Amino acid sequence: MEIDPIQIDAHNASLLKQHTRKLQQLTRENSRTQYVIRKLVEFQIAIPSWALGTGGTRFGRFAGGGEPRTLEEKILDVGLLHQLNKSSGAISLHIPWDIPTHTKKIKALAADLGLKFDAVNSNTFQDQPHQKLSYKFGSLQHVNAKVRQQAIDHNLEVIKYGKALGSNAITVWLSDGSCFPGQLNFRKAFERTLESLQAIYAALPSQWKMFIEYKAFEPNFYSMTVGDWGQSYLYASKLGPKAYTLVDLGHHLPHANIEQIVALLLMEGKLGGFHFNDSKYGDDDLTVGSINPYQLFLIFNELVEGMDARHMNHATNLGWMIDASHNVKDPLEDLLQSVEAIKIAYAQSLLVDRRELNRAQQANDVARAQEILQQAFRTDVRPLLAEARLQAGAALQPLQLFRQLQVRRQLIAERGKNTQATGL
Ligand code: PSV
Ligand code: MN
Repeated sequence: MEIDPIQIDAHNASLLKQHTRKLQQLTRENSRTQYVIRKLVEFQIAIPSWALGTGGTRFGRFAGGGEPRTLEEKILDVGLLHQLNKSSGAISLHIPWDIPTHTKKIKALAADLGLKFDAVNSNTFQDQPHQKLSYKFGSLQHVNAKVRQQAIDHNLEVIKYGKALGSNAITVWLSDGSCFPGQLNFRKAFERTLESLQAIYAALPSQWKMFIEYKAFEPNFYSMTVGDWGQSYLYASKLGPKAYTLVDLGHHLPHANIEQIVALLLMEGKLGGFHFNDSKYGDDDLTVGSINPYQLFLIFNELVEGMDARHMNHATNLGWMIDASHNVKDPLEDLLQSVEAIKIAYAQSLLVDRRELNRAQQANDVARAQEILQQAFRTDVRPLLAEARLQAGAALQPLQLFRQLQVRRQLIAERGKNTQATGL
């Protein structure tokens, strides 16, 4: 389904007076609002094709109804999100969960909805039904060269699909590692993985990037062969200038200082992109900003500072993507909330008075530095997000409109109650 633009206009008209009042108030108090609104209009966050259905855990899955049954329906769902917020203008495919067999048709459908294809993701963490060799003991790290070659070939195929769709990056996340001490020779596993990554890197089209995603644990519980940002950085450095580290917020050990990691990767020109989510314990894949919005703000604070120092384009120089799983919420509602949380943190970080912060840092004025950060963090920037949406032709209150229009009910009527999307 698509939303009739007249319905968006009617929704906006009904909320305009209240919105204008809040925006004027904020504009009176802050001189940067026009700049922030402009930046917000440009800033897009890719939606992963695997997050449009219900996830579940190893203990069970509770279907939500109306889930997309095909890649086309997933693209239509992202189109719906984008109509509502004009901030989700890209989709990231996970292959083979979503194989774009008819690339021309898929590309045309996405273009019709104003969507681009973000990074493509390979999957060598599961065995597929007709796969010859198993990834039980790893893929790119495997002791058997034939398994490694199979995993390399899969990545090359993913690049081929991505190229046909107009993507310009591949994200490689490996579940490779070991569950028990003694299982793996760490050095040899690293060397084999590097060699395999080199074969994939060699096949990257010009202008493409390779994102190497790290993860502290799960599914391997003793060691992960790309277990932290240091290891990812090592691979990326050895591979060459097209290889970058990808930071997934849920992939750290508890209490990791992610904002510091981000700052240093940016300094080295090796930060490639993000997978946004939130967590309390591990890789919980919860809605962005639902547990720790201050940390998200601090991460964006480093991102903006670091990108500006390198004269980078906030919207296009890094890959911005959500990576989440929805167990109890409607996936579309959850994604609307995640996008909102990301843009709130981004807008707040644009409000940080950098000159003043720098002065406070130089003077070792710790209290003042904290005040400056928290002044920005405690600013309610939601009217700026709403204004950016209004200017872009989206809804002032996307979630409210989603509910008013009973989008999920319509999707269930179209697709049925017991559909299951491919993915997590
Ligand atoms: C692994 O936990 C991960 O973060 C990787 O990005 C995967 O591609 C994704 O989740 C889906 O399983
Ligand atoms: Mn991820």
